Amino acid sequence: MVRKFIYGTPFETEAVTADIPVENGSPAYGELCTENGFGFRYIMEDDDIIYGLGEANRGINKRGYCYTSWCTDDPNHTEDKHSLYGAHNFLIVSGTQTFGLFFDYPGKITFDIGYTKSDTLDVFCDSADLALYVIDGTDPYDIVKQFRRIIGRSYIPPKFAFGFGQSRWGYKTPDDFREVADNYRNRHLPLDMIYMDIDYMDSYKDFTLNDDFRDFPEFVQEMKDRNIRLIPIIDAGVKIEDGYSVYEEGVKNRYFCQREDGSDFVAAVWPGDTHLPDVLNPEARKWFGDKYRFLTDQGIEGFWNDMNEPAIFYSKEGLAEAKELARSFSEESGGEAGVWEMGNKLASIANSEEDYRRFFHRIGDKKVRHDKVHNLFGFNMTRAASEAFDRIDPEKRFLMFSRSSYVGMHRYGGVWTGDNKSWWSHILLNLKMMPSLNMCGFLYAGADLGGFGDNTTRDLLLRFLALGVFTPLMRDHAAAGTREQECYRFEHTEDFRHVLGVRYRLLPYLYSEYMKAALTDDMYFKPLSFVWPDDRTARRIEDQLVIGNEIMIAPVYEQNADGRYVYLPEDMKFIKFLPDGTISEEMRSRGVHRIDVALNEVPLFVRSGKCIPVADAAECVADVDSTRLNMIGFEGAEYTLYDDDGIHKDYDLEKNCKVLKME
Ligand code: MIG
Repeated sequence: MVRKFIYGTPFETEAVTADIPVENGSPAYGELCTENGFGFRYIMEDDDIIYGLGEANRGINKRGYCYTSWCTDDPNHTEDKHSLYGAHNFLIVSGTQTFGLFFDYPGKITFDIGYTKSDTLDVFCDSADLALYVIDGTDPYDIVKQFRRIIGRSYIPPKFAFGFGQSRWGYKTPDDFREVADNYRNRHLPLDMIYMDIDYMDSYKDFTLNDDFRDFPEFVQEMKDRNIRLIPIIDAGVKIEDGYSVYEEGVKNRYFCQREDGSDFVAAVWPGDTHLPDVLNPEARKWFGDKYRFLTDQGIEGFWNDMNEPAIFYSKEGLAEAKELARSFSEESGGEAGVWEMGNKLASIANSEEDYRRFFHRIGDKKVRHDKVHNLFGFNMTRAASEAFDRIDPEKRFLMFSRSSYVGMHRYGGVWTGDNKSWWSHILLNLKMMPSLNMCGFLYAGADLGGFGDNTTRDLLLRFLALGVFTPLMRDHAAAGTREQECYRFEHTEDFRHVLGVRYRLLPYLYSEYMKAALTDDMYFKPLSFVWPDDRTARRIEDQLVIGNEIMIAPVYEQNADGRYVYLPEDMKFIKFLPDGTISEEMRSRGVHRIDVALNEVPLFVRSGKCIPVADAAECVADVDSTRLNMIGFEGAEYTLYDDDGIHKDYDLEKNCKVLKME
C-alpha cells in the first residue's frame, strides 16, 4: 500500500505517474518536523538494513554514511563523497519494521543514515515543500515493486544497445572511428556501437558536425552496414556564437535559462560561453528535443546526454569575483592568508552552488530559481530527447542514456555512472550501484568499463568486462589522455574476444530478463537478500548479485586474484564459459565455496531447479541466432524466453514469450 502526504507547496517533479489520493495525518513511521525546513527521523534497530538511493556511493546497505541528493559533476568517486550525478530519493528500511520512503523533492536533500548517530536515520532539506510517499509491504522486494508501479514503466532501448560498445574521449574524424571498427571486426572482437564524444562536433556546438563529417549520412550507413551504430554525445550547454542557429533561436524565443533581470545566464563549459536550455519549460523542452532531428535525420539511432547536472566550469559572475579577488591579492603587501582564499575561490569556481542560485526556469507564468529544482535538469534534458523521439518515429526505440538523473527519468532513458577510474575498487562500486539503481527504476545502466580516469591495465579491463557482460549497458570508455583501452590494445586479444563473446552467448537470456523486468516493474539486478530474505548470511552479501530469476553472479574484483569465495544460499550449478568455447557445469551445494576464475573466464551460477538458454558466439546482436539455443542448468527445468524484433515497441508479453525445456 502506498500512502501520499503533502507538505507545503511541492514543485511538481513528475517523478510519480500514478494518481494517489493525498492523506492527512502522519506516515506512521518515525517523526516529522516541518518547522525550519523539513526533517524526518527514524530510530533504527541494530539489525535494520537501509536500501535505496539509486546511483549513490558506498554499499547496497546504505547504513553508516551520509548522502546528499545534489546532482554533481565530480570525476573523483572516492569513498568520502556524498553526491554523485543522480538524485534518487527512495529508501527502504528493512528490519523490525519494513517500509519504503520516497521524498519527492527536487532540491538538495540529505540522508544521514546512522552517520551522525549510529541508530538514527535523519532525512532533511531546507524547505518543507515536498511530497512524501510511504510504502508498506511484506518485504523490501515487494516494496520496490510497489514503488516501481507508481513511477511508471522503465525505459526500453533497442536490442542493439545490449551489444558491446567502444568509446573514448578523443575520437574525432571518420578515420578514427573506422580504425576502431576495423580493429574490432578484423580481430573478430564483437562490437555493436562506437560512441562519438564531443570532438565530432564543430567547436563543441550541439547538433553540428565538424568538417571531417561532410558525408555523414553515408558514413553512418557505412558503419551500419558493418552492424555498428554510431552514438553521439549531446552536451547541455549551447555555445554562444552569432550565426549558430540553435543559439539564435534559443535567444529569440527565450528558451534559455535567465538571470533574475531577464538576461540569458552564461555558463562556461567545453564550447566556451554557453546558455543552458530551459528544459523544465515545456516549450523550450520541445524545441531542444526537436534539435536531435539534425542527427536522427542522418541515420543516428542513439545518444548519450552529458554535462546535464548541469555542469558549469564557471559563470561570468564567478569569474568576475575570482578576478576581483586576484586583483586585490596582487595589490596586497605581504598577506599570505590571501593565498588560501585565492586557492579556495579557484577550487570552488566550478559547479558552485552560488551559480545555481543565479539563474531561473520559466514554468507557466512562474519563475523558479534553479537551485530549488536543481536535480531535475538532467531528467528533463533526457525527457526532451525522448519526447522528440516519440514524435520523430513513434514506433521505433532509440538508445538514450544520461549522466544526471532524477526518479522519473527512468521512463525516458538509462544512465551511465559517470567518470569512474581505472581502479579495482570501482568494479565493486559498479556492482553495488546496479541493484540500487534498479530499485529506483533505472534498469538500463552501466559503468565505464576499464575505468574512465587514470590508466587501465589489461587484467583490470578483463575483470571489469567480466562484470560488464551482465550490465545492460556494456561500454568501454576512457578519458582523453589516459592509456588507450580498446580491447585490441592488449596482448592476447583472444581473451577479450572470449569475454565479449560470452555477452553475446548470453544475450537471449539477458535481453529476455531485461524485458520481463521492464514490462512487469521488476528488478533485473537483485541483492541476494531480496531473493533469500530469511537467510542471515545472504542478507549481508554485497559482492554477489542475482540477475533475473535464474542466475547469480560473483565477479572477481581484486588484483592478482585467481578466484574468490562465493556463498551459495541454495544448491546451484557453477557455470564457466571456458576460453575454448566450451561450458563447464558443476554442481555446488549450499554454503561457502572457493572458485577458480582465470582472467579469461566468466563465471555464473544457475539457481536450483532452473535453466537458461545459451546462443552460439556472434560478433554483433543482429547475428545472435536465437533459433539455435542450448539449455544449461538443471534437468527438467523450464525457461520462459521473451524475444521480439528489438526495434519496435510491440511488447506484448504473451505473444513474445515461449517456454523452453531443458532436456
Ligand atoms: O568534462 O565529453 O562523463 O564520459 O568523455 C568532461 C567528455 C566531459 C564527461 C563525461 C565523459 C566524457 C567527457 N565529459
